[in-house]
Amino acid sequence: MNFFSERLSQLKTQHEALLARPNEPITPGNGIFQRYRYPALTGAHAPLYWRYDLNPSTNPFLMERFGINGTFNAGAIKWKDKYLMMARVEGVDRKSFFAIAESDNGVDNFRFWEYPTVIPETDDPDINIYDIRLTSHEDGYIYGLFCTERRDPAAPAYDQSAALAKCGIARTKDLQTWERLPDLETPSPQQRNVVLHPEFVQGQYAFYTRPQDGFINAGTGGGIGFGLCKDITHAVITAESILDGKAYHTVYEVKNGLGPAPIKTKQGWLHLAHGVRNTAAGLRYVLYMFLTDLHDLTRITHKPGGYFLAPEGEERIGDVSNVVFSNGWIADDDGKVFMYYGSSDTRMHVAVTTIDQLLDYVMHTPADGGRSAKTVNTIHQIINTNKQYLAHANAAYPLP
Ligand code: M1P
Repeated sequence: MNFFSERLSQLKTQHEALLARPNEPITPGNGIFQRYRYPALTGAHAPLYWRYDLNPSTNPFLMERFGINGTFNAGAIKWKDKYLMMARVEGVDRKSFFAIAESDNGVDNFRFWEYPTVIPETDDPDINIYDIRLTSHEDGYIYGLFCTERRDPAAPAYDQSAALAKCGIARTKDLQTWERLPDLETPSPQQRNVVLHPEFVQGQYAFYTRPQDGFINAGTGGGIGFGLCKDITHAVITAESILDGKAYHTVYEVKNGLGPAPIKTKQGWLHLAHGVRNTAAGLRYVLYMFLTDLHDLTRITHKPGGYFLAPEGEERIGDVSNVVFSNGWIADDDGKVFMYYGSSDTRMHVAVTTIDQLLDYVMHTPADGGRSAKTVNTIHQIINTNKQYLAHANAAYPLP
C-alpha cells in the first residue's frame, strides 16, 4: 500500500470507530437525568470528505484542507423517526455554520448529512451564524431562529471585536431547503437566544427574547423576555416584557437566556435555560429550569433554586471553558426526553430523562431562598422529614 492509501485507511478506520462507538449511561446519576459517558457529537465526527481533498494527485500528503474546530450548541428535532441535531459547526476559520447529524436512538452513532445546511443570507450578509433553535410551529413550518452576528457599524477602525447580534429567522418544511426571512426587530440593540413558541398566542407569533445593551454584557438589559408579533415574514416586536430576570447572587446574576422551545405538559410549559455568573476564572454557564403557566406564558409557576446541570469533568474544558449551553431537546411520545447540550463551546453531549422526572424536579426542588440561612433551613427540613425513613433505609441498606 502506498503512503496515501495507508493514511486514508487509518483515517477511515479511526473515523468509523468514533461514529460507531456505543455510548454508555453513567449510573446511578442524580435521579433527575442520565448523563452519558462520551460526547454525542464532536468536530471529529465531521465527514472526512468535508475536511480532506481525497485526490492523491492534488493532495499527495493527504493533508487536512479544511479543519473543523468544534461542534456544539445544537438545535434538535425528531424527524422521520430519527433524532436530529442541527449543530453549530465551527471551522478553524472561526466561522460557524449549521449541519445536521442524525441518529437512530438519540444517544450515539450520530452521522452528519452529506452537506452542511445552506441558510440563505439577507441583503446584509451574516458574518457568523450560530445557536439555532428549531420550533415545529402550528402554522406548519419548522422555524430556525439563530444568532446572526455582524461587525458593529458604529465601532471605530481600531476595534475589530465589537459586534452586533440579531435574531435571524429561517423556515423550512423538509430541513433541506430553507427560506430566509428578515431578521427580527425588537426595541433592544442586541438580541441573542431568541426562541419561537410553538403555538400562536392571541393569534400572533410569540417570541422569547434576550435583550442586551452590549454584545457580551447585558448592561441594563438581560433576562428572558417575551413579545408578540403578527407577521413573521416581517417580524417586529414593539413591546417586550421580562419573564425571568437576572438576580443577585444566583447562577444567573450576569445574564440568562432561553434554551430550546418549551415542552408542553399537563402542568405547564417546561423551560430549559442557561444562566451565567461571574467568577475570578471568568464567566460560568450552567443550565436551569422553570415551569410556566399553560395559558399565561409569562407567569412562572415553579422554579427550582440553582442549576439543573453544570459542567463536569471534560465538559469544563474547551475553547470557552466552564460552559454548558443547551438549545435543543427532543420529547418522545412515550415521555422520554433527550437533552442535548454543548460543553465549553467545543462538543455536544446528551442527557436522557422523562417528562415525569422533569416535572417532579421543577415542582419539588426547593426554590432559591435568597440567602445562606434559608439554605441551611431547607436542609434542616429535609433531614427532619427524613428521620422517620432513615431507620428503615439503614436497615435495608446498613451503613458500613
Ligand atoms: O461562550 C459561551 C456562550 O456565549 C454566548 O451565550 P450568551 O448569549 O448567553 O452570552 C453564545 O455565544 C453561546 O454560543 C456560547 O456558548
